[in-house]
Amino acid sequence: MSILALTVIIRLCQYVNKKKDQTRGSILMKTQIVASIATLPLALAGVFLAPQSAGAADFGTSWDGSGYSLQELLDGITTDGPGVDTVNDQTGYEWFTSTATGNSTASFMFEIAGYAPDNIFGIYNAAGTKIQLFGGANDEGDSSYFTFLADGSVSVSTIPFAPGASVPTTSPSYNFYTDFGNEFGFYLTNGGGQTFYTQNALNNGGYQQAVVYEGDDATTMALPGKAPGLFTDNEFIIAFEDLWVGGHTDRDYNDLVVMVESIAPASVPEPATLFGLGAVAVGLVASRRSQKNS
Ligand SMILES: [Ca+2]
Ligand SMILES: [Ca+2]
Ligand SMILES: [Ca+2]
Repeated sequence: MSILALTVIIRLCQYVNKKKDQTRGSILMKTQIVASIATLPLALAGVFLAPQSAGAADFGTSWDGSGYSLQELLDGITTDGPGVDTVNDQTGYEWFTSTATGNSTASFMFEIAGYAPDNIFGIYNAAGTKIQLFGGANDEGDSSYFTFLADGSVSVSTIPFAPGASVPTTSPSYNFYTDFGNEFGFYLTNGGGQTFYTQNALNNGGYQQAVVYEGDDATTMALPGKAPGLFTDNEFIIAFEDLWVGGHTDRDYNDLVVMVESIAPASVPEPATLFGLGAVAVGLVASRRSQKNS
């Protein structure tokens, strides 16, 4: 960005000097040069203004209409305390481990997206093994309990509560996975078959597809269907953009939003070579597919 801006400035100066030596040149062209020079301070300001911290998501205007930005959604369930600042409170965390002595819990918060009936959310390990926590049919109010067992296996039970309902709308699902370990990131597979990861390096182009917020031990939230509770520092909000950020998308990061508790950030592993290459290849193919409005 800054190199590009400087290049533009240098070119403009060269162009102006060249124009000075020319006797011909339309008034219109001179007007354009003046206009361009007038914008130089703005361009320079752009060069020197500090951007958001590295890895921070650049929110766009949601295609969902007013009232559905991630900020508005989180403000709407905040009942006490400072709340979450969706721009400035981004943690940049990409990789986690469980801190639960029992279960870790994922609570489905929002899915404001055209792909809402199809999007899949879960955890993946360094080898690329995926464990689904929520399927397309899951929605606001649902819960998923995942337990890391001593032998490296993981059990998952997902319960489809309707918001405010005390009993599941259908029978809970139960699944068991071996050889997973207890370090993981989060993924979303959208209705078009594209998969995005909390690890930016695994996303085609390195784009940030998820924003992550950590509890501040001061904000109280009432999740859909749940009683209000303190947003504690072992709780994290994982908010995905379900369209590739390098393509046609709104970057609203409200497409699938989950709160996960009893986890902690962990050092990001080097992607396993095969998994890394595989993810890049899949990303390249996926990026060429048509994008769905979301
Ligand atoms: Ca959306
Ligand atoms: Ca859904
Ligand atoms: Ca979106």
